[in-house]
Amino acid sequence: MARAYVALGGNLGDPAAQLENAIARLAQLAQTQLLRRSRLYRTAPLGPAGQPDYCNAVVALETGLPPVALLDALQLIETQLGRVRGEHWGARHLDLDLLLLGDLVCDNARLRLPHPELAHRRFVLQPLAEIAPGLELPGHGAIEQRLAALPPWEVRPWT
Ligand code: A4P
Ligand code: MG
Repeated sequence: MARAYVALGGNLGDPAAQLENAIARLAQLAQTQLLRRSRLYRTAPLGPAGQPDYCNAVVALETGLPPVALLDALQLIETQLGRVRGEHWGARHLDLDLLLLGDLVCDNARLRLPHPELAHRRFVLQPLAEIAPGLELPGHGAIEQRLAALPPWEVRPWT
């Protein structure tokens, strides 16, 4: 079993409902337990201008799934909830990114861990800090320290 952190984001359709639906599906994955979930946050979009605000959240899982099986499961949930792959960093219904899986480090065509943008995005780190205070980010120290060093970014409660 390994601890996995998964980031959820979306800004099309009904993002809050899609994220709640995705969290329910993550909780039902084989060999997997949902340990914690963050609140939903409303965040300013990173990427092409003119897109709606994003809804973001992070969950902690305990899973026995091998890395690629977990990635497959995340991508299946994205597809089931209406994700159509389009513009890079463009608007989307649901994006599920695997942030960390235990202390696994990998860099191949399908899977990069730790997620390469993890330490650079306040819209990921703030919900992650809510459910994993004190978490050590590989190469960046404690999550709170890292958050304090990042430039401001609009992240507030969803409602
Ligand atoms: N992949 C490799 N490593 C991973 C990993 N650790 N977790 C591969 C998940 N997938 C991983 O992903 C492309 C490929 O990455 C997959 O085939 C998988 O094998 P994608 O989701 O299809 O493509 P993408 O959307 O172009 O890239 P990505 O990386 O998901 O987009 P980003 O960088 O996450 O940007 N603004 C706010 N406020 N909040 C957001 O959540 N999200 C994005 C999406 C842009 N702006 C945002 C937000
Ligand atoms: Mg993605």
